[in-house]
Amino acid sequence: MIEEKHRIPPNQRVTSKFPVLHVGPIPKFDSEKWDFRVKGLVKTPVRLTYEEVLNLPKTVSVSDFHCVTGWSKLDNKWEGVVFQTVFELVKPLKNAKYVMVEAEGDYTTSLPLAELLDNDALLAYRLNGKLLEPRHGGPLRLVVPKKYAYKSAKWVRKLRFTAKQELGYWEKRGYSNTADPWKEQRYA
Ligand SMILES: Nc1nc2c(c(=O)[nH]1)N[C@H]1C(S)=C(S)[C@@H](COP(=O)(O)O)O[C@H]1N2
Ligand SMILES: [Mo]
Repeated sequence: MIEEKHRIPPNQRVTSKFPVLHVGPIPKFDSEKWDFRVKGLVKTPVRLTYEEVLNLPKTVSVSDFHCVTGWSKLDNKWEGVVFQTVFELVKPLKNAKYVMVEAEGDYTTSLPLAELLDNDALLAYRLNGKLLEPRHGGPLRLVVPKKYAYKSAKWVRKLRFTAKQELGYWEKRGYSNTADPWKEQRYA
């Protein structure tokens, strides 16, 4: 176990609570109608039902969560699908370099493909031994531990592979597109 002070990025405070932070309402989830789509610059676009997502190979990953507003929540045990699995499923074309993550409502965020292939990036549906609660992004959220948490989109419905990076919801509103908490990249 790494000593706690080396786990906290500059100017972050550890919280024992898990704050709930998002814009807009918590979406209603109907497992019959819900789907998860992966499209864009890929050889085989897919549309998966909730059950099909749960049947993909599952990974458990414990990581820390750093919100740009200054709180950090340590040791979250996420369970879900590593991004690599989705990557292999859709077979991205050579010119695919970024992924636009589209959530319910109009929340979006984007990441370089190379960073999502880091094996700690997860599409999570369980947290700390329980199904992921709607307020924390259930049924499915992205978890990108190496970035400020606005890159960890809740209620993900679609991944779109692109050649150029498009800006997401907060990135369009002045937040850093690279969002590295260790380098304190908070604002653009
Ligand atoms: N769909 C969606 N995802 C989102 C957000 C949001 O507003 N909408 N906010 C982000 C921000 S800024 C943070 S800090 C985390 C908060 O996650 P939590 O509510 O599970 O703590 O969700 C991120 N993902
Ligand atoms: Mo945040």
